[in-house]
Parts: sequence; C-alpha cells; structure tokens
Amino acid sequence: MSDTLQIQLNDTSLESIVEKVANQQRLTKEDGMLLFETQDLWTVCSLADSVRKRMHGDIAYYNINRHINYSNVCALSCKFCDFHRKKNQEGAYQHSLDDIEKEAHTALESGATEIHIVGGLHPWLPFEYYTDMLQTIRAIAPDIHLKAFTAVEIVHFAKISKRGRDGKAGISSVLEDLIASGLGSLPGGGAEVFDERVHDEVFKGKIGGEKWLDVHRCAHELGINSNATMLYGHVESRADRIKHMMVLREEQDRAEQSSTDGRFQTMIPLPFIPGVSELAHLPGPSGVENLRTIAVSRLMLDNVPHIKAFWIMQTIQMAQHMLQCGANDIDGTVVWYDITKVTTETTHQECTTEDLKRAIRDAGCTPVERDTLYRRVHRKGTAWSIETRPITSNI
Ligand code: V47
Repeated sequence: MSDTLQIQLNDTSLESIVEKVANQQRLTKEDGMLLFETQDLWTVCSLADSVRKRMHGDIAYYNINRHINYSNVCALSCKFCDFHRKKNQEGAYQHSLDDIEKEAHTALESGATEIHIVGGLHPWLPFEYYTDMLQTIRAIAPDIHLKAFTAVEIVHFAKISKRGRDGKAGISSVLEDLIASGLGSLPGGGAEVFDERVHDEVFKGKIGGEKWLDVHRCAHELGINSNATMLYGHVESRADRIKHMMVLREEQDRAEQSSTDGRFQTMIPLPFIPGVSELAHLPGPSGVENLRTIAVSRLMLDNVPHIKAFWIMQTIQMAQHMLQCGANDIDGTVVWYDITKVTTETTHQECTTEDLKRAIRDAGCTPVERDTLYRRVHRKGTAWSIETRPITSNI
C-alpha cells in the first residue's frame, strides 16, 4: 500500500509514479510508457481518478449543444475516415445557408449553449460560405457559442482565400475574419497522431502536427481557447500516443509562459471506429485500452484542465467508467453527428439532458451543466444564463 495515496499496488515498478502523482510532480515519457505497459490497470485508473478528484472534486460536466456537419465532401481521403465523400458520389451532401439557418433556430429553441461545426475540405465552396454561416447563426442566436472548424479546415480556408496555406500570417488573418463573424473557439479535431510515419501511412495529404499546432498557437495568440484530440487504436503505437501527449503538454507550457490568453481547455482521446473506412479490417481499440488511454491522458497532461470522454465515440456506458478513470466531461446532447456511428446507422445521435445527468450521477459524480468555456450554466427550461466566474479547478 502506498503511504501517500491509498492504492493497493499490484506492480511495484509503479511505486515512483505513485509518489510523483501524490506529490503533484510531472511524469516523464518513460513513466507514460510504464503506465501503458503495466498489467496493473487498476493502479493506472486509480491514480488518474485521484488526479481528476484533486482537480475537479466530484463535478463532471455535460453541455447542451448541437453538432453541425455542414458537408461531407472532402478533397482528402484519410484512410481512417468513413465520413468523407467525393462530389457526385452517392451520399455526398452540402448544407445550404437556409439549412444552417433552420438549425440555428432549432438550437435556439432547444436552449443549446454551443454549436459545434465541422465538415470536410470542400473543394469549391468559397471562404465567404463559412463566414456567412457563422454570421447567419450569430444573427439568430447571438448568445450561442460557436466552436467551429478544425485546424485542417482553417489551413484549407487560408488556401482558398489566397492567403497562403503555409504562413502564420495567413492563418491569423483567416482566424481574425472568423472571429469577427462569431467564432468563439476551435474544436480539437484533425490532430490525429503527431507522428510522420503514421501521417504518411494513414492521412497523407492532410496537415501534419506542426501545422496543426501553428493554427492552435495562432488561435491562442488571438485570445481564443481550443481543444485537442488524439485519434488512437489504428496503426500508431503506444509510444506515438505518449509523444503526442508530450507535444501537447509542451505547447500548453509555451502558451502559459507567453502572454497569450488562449489555452487548450480539453483533451479528447478519440478511439478509432473502423466503420466502412479503408482501415475497416482493423479491430479498433478494446474497452480496456480506451480506459487506459483516458487515464494516461489525465496523468500525462497535467496542464490541461479537462479530459473528455466523448460519449458518441466511447458509448455512454464506457464514458461512465471513464468518469472513474480520469475523465471529467462527457460532451453534450449532440443531436446530429455524421463523422462516426458506433451504436446506430443514422446521423441522429442524441442523448437527453436527463440521460446525461443520470449517467454522471450513476458514475458517482455530480453533474454540472457548463458552457463551452467551462462556466456554470443556470437554466430555467430553455432559458439560460452563464455564471461569469469560472468553476474552480485545481490545476
Ligand atoms: O478530426 C474521423 C476523428 C474528429 C474517425 O473539441 C474519427 O470538443 C474515430 O474532433 N474513428 C472529429 N475518430 C471529432 C472531434 C471532436 C469530437 C468531440 C468533441 C470535440 C471537441 C472534438 O474525429 C476528426 C478525426 O480526428 N475521426 N474518423 C473514426 N473513424
């Protein structure tokens, strides 16, 4: 038994990690590998749970949101993706601004605090389509936070608006236009795994880790927050996952040491869902690997406040387990989601607030409705207001 944390160790090689966690010391990449390789999963999850409790007490978050996938037409053909279609291919779609307007009205009427917008790299839509989309929603629902466009889309916008896809100036100028149109923060998508071998094997043609980080750095410098994802359980190794986490941790350190206001708020490990992608022959990660990856993320990313178990990809049942293994957020009501489908064939993937709250309570936590920036939402039916003071988290 460790003196400092009441954990029954089955693998004594974890002793020094237990001490470090108890003393709030930073873990090394070697520690990270040990956490991935040990048979003592119980200790790994218990340690992550202790960190989650220290940071957030018994609070776990959900939000009332809606996802909009505006188009699945994409110039890229990432092997893990079964969302993308080529123009004129069966199933290809692109939503008009009228569709977006209807969705904004529905979001407003349902009391959503966030709309999460992402799509493929559409080869022909002009940049104005995206600024118009944000402005259209903003005009209908000025209080709803718009978390929109992955770093991959931002680089694509710099290219189609002829600001150059390589320079930081072009990226910043695109972000400035989007912010002026209503953008509130960047979602974490498109990071995949920061490794060149995996990039070349699975998502060649897409921006790599450095460019992805450039976009998020620009966003942070412009004062908006962002999230980070890691797509795992395909052809990457556990060492690649640790490297990915170390890169994110360093980037967050850099942001903290600089005078920028924006930060990574949330890390979202995304388990590869084979679907009918080109990698459909792979099994995808097991439930146990999913638990472990959430726990290791919590332990390694000591400077990122939130770890999200995205219920759409993890399932609500696994997300509940994850609330006891390091996660403190399960995302929201979602409603429409087209990128992955785990338990359904349709894009209608919705969880009611009652079900989200019950799932959180059953996992032993207290559900708190948050907005995108992790401020408490006070709600009376579909009317809501935000407590401006952030909820304390001991990072
Ligand atoms: O960028 C694509 C991933 C991402 C598959 O920021 C896949 O709060 C698994 O980033 N299996 C989009 N993953 C989702 C995303 C996200 C989700 C929830 C919350 C937030 C947030 C961000 O999904 C893509 C890609 O990395 N993805 N295909 C697949 N077959």
